[in-house]
Amino acid sequence: MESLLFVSAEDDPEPWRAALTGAFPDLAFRVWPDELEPRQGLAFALVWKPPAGLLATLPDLRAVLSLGAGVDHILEDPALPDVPLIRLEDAGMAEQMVEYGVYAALHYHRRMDIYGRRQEAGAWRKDPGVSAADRTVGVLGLGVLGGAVARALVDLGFQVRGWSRRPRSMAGIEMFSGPDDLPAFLGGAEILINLLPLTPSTTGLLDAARLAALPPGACLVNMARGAHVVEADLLAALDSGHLRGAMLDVFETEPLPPENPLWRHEAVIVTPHVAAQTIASAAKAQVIEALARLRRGEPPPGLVDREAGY
Ligand code: NDP
Ligand code: OXD
Repeated sequence: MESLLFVSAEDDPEPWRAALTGAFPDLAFRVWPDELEPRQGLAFALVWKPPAGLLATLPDLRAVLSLGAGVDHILEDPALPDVPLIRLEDAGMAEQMVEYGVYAALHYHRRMDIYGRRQEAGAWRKDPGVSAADRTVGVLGLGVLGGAVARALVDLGFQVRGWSRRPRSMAGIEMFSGPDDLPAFLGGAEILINLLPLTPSTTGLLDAARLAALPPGACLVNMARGAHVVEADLLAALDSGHLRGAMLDVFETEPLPPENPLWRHEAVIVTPHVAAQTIASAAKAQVIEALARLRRGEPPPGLVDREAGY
């Protein structure tokens, strides 16, 4: 009997077992590492951060499905077999990203960081109000998740600009694309929200020079991947006062090591990679559809362009 291998140290397999055995009674659901053997017949792998080399040991593997929207955790395996790679598209995550992105933008727009520190000091002091129409938020990555966040910010009345790889147009959003547009895009982003995929072209993108290109007093919200940001450069930009604050959900090393200064920096808010979580009840329909199509030999939704890396 054909089987699917569930590989994740972070996700509960049981809701997935219930959903997938219900949808496919003829597809055995097996959980790594206990049910790995025998490897023959393992046609599909549903994975989050699979150990490097594991997938190459499955002789009958036909496709790999990501338990997340990002696939960097799969593509970083140098032995990854040349089979279709499928990712989640929204699958319940866009709504969560919109909540996090809107919360972060409002936090900095309404100066909650500054008023919080004034409260600690018992200081009753007002700053001039700024209309959302006079505040520019920049969104790096205008795909399924970045696009949803950008549209929600437009609805709140912000000036929104976005940066993508290829030229795009989206109503109400000032569009920038490609490396040549990046300096101009960054130069106006008072609040910068990152929702790029991690690829060779985006790794280390937010380094000292790119952070310096942001307007003085800008704030960074990173909901994508820690390796987009050079953490040492971010700390230097915060310490110099060029950046006012950073709300960070993702880090170069996760879990964030206890000794990392980001934990204790007064201008940093840390969350433990929860901006948008994969919730099986919301994501199962998409995985079922992908598996059904793969088993019929049809192209599945969420097929990753391995050349582009996302
Ligand atoms: P998509 O693939 O739908 O969108 C990616 C966007 O990034 C596209 O607009 C794409 O441009 C743009 N992009 C890619 N490469 C470049 C580049 N070199 N230069 C400029 N723009 C580029 O991804 P999603 O919106 O679904 O997800 C984005 C990321 O969010 C995931 O890859 C993952 O890392 C992260 N994530 C984080 C979570 C968390 O909890 N913290 C949860 C879920 C996802 P174009 O439009 O031209 O293709
Ligand atoms: C994802 C994530 O990529 O949770 O889905 O980071």
